[in-house]
Amino acid sequence: KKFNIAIVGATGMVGRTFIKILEERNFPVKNLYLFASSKSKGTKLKFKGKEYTVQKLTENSFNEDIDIALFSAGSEVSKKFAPIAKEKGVIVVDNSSAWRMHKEVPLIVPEVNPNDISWHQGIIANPNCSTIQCVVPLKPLHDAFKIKRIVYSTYQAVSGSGLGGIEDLEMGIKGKEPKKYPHPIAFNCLPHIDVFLENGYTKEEMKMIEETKKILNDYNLKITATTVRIPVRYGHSVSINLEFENSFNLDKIYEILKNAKGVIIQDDVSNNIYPMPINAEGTDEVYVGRIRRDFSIENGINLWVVADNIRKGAATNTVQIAELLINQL
Ligand code: 2RA
Repeated sequence: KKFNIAIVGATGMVGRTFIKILEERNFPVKNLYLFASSKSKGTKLKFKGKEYTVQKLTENSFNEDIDIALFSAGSEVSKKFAPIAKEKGVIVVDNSSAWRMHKEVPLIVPEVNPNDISWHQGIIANPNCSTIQCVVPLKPLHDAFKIKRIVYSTYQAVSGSGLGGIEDLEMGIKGKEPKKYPHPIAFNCLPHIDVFLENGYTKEEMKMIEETKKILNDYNLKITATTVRIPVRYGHSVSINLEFENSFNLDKIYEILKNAKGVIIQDDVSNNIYPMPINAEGTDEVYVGRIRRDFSIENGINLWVVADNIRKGAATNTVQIAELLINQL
């Protein structure tokens, strides 16, 4: 069976990667409909050697017999158009943060909580990129030793901000002032991703905290986060400190991570082997290394986790959710 797929935000970095991943994974696409803002109308994009013209997104865009719509056009667009698509019987997989915490919207990482897709009401949310790459290794460890507390410290690539982030880095290297970021990102790092909230945290930090609880379905987890932008193009890195309820031994940790879906261990420090963004770029796995006991607490460990934020962090995870869906249709 083949399916009619729409992409909303088709000309953005994630939108274009949706097309690439659909092709790479040979997703059974019958017809492809590309939508974006009026300024991108008329853009021609290729899928499987055929050229498709981007149309302006309107309230009538979902009149075609579209089965699934992949959204990555920002929260405002998703807030307005996801319900319109849903009303037309389209199943929406939304990469924006608009619907992630809504009680009727499952927040899915296929390696972690695939069964949650069973209760979708027409909209399914793709988690934040930095959250996705963390819950993939955390889920099997949580099942084995019951996580009590998580401390996230992230080192996030500028592509997380889209083309504007990459341009600020490239221009910054030439000494030009940034347009997107409040300060230069070249040869610098910014402890500021998304906006600051009343509680002194940024929205990005609160997303990691709240999304982790929803995906692992454990609202007793104690979590804190500091998210930082660094001058890297592709690939988010996260230092994760974990405290478990139960005792563990490192051999068991290694065995669990070695067998964890979507995880590759890169951990041989005597040969300078550890996850790095330059090695994760262009792949869909989550790389885990620097695995070591945290001697400052009773049942603690430290991990270093790296993944391609545009692929596994956004486009690939979204397409994997669509694959879960068609296996049910
Ligand atoms: C970022 N995670 O890196 C956010 C959104 N992609 O900017």
